[in-house]
Amino acid sequence: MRTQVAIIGAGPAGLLLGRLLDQAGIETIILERRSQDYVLGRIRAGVLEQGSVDLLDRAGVGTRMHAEGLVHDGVEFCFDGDRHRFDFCALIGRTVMVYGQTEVTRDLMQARDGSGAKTIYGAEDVSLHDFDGTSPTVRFVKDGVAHEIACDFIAGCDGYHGVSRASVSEGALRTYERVYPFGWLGILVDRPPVSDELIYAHHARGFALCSMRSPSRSRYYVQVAADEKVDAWSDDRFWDELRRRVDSETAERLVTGPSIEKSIAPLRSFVAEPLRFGRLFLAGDAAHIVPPTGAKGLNLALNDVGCLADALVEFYGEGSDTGIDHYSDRVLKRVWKAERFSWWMTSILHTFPETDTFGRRIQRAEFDYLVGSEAASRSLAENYTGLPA
Ligand code: RFL
Ligand code: PHB
Repeated sequence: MRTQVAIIGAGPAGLLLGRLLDQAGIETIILERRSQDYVLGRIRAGVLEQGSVDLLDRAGVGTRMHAEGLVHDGVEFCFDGDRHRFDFCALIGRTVMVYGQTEVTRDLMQARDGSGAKTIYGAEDVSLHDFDGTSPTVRFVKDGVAHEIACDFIAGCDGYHGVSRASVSEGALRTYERVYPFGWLGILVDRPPVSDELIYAHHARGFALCSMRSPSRSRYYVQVAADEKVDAWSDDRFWDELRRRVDSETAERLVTGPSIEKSIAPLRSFVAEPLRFGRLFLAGDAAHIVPPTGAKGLNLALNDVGCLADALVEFYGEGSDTGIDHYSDRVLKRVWKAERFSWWMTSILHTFPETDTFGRRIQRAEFDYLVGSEAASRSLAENYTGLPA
């Protein structure tokens, strides 16, 4: 087999890259370890920045997002029961779009299926070779048969546990990491959301988030210890805990029901540098992880591949290396700002085992400053809705 760009991973990063390259007449093959149904069954992010919405529009996959997505003008923060709304529209004239990662993935898969571009699901033992030279190859096994793809470039869009980053020699990679001592227990429920906008809540018992997927489907999270087991959480226990962490008005309004999905996500900050190794590029979760508190993971992944697509289009169209030479530096600048914001949101909204009474008062002071200062509110709004590329 031969293609121009071999893409590892059919998550949002790999699928959007495939779509943008396809639009430019650049041939791709996507190799995905899992089945299509498995990929669509993962419940992950829910908030899109304006830049992500624009990128999905550019890729020609925005129709359903605009029809079904919910435009949010602001978010609410709740600190020990005191609730405050940050009006993004009034503060900086920007909004975000609530549209689940599952739906983004579905739209991208549909567009790819329609274009005839090749995606190989259930690709096992994927391995990357010779990306230091000009003729890289990717090997894999499908249904017990070994295959090889010759290509010009490899895009590693295979998430945090993928093979791409692991294929880089250790000395060539610098990594930065912080693992948080807690996770988020999330549930999905077919009941109307408790509020029109998201509520991020800090409470002495831990963080909670009220989010949504549609006017009839809600997504809620509570902070739990890192070693907590999902089985220990009946739906009733979850609802009781959530009610205790939000303000009393929200607790009373909450419409509960049986969960249709329940899982625990660990929280981690991670960056690998650089993001280019000869003819191999890393993008999305393969390159960096943020804790979900700032809703940045999916947005960073989409922005990465937007930049990578531009660089590859420049390479094929104009014969110029400039874009691919600058890819890593350009993307990492934005990544680190999102890392900072996600770390900061995590720090003020969660309870940490080591936080003493002084630390809690500092968290409260952060909240009071955010609420009382227009400059601080604007900074939150600017970061949450997405910094410019
Ligand atoms: P993905 O979505 O992980 O997709 C990578 C794809 O690569 C495949 N793969 C391989 N394919 C071939 N060969 C291999 N050896 C492979 N190894 C892996 C995988 O099966 C997968 O299909 O990465 P991508 O495209 O970079 O997209 C990034 C986003 O998915 C991610 O940033 C966000 O979902 C992060 N994230 C969340 N972000 C939020 O903003 N809000 C959230 O609530 C939120 N929840 C989450 C999350 C990430 C999670 N992960 C990764 C464990 C919850 C979880 C559980
Ligand atoms: C979600 O709806 O899953 C969601 C929303 C905002 C976040 C994280 C997750 O910050």
